[in-house]
Amino acid sequence: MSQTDNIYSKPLTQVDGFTFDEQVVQVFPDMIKRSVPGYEKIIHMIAMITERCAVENSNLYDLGCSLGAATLSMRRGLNNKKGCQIIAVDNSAAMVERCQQYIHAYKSDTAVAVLCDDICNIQIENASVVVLNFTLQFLTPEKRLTLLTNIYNGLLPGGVLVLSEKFLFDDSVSHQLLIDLHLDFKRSQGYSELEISQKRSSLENVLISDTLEAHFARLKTAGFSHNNLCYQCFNFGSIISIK
Ligand code: GEK
Repeated sequence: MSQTDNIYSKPLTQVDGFTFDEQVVQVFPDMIKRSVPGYEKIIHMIAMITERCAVENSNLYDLGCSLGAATLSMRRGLNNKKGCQIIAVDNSAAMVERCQQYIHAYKSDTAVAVLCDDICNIQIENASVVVLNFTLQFLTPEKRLTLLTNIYNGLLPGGVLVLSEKFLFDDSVSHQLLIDLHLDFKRSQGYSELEISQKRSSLENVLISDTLEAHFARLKTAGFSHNNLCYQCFNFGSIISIK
């Protein structure tokens, strides 16, 4: 059972850099729902994209799977399509352990492998759907292009990448408004000013966002020539890229 996220509710003498440890695992479903506007819509959208884009006898990847919400959504969308398997990867041992329990709690004919590894070490092959749901932003910027190039190379023609991120905006006025709206969203979810500010400090230098333009340019360099936003809520959203 997921607990309520109150990790940053008490004043801390020192706010350490955010890590996906056991404490975070325990509250993760609550934390991500109350922090990412549109998270549940995106998870639902991943099932719809899978239903349309996954092909028989192919692999599907959930890179930075956390507790496997996107994996479960892909598995629903697959609806037992013949010969498909899902490979879910995360480098947090605590996440992977809990993810395996969640995935195996539901019966399905679709094979799911949950791997504890760095997504940069994974060979992507024979893929019809790859999901990076709020994971790329945690990778050091120098590693991002190599990962996207590996994904492009491992996708089948017509295969898709779903890339969800927190975005920056070149236009400073709309950038500020979208940030303020996100903070209003967090307040509306019951987070206090102290929680919001301590969480923001913990994510500094850990979560590094890019502008939409930077994402599109990098995706193009990686090989993707068909890139579009398929969802946006304030400064969060998903890009769909087609090989
Ligand atoms: C969801 N996709 O619920 N290799 C593997 N995993 C990594 C790496 C890496 N190099 N860097 C970070 N992670 C999920 C939510 S959370 C997003 C994704 C968030 C993992 C990290 O351990 C964490 O579980 C996940 O990426 C990011 O749809 O918490 O904002």
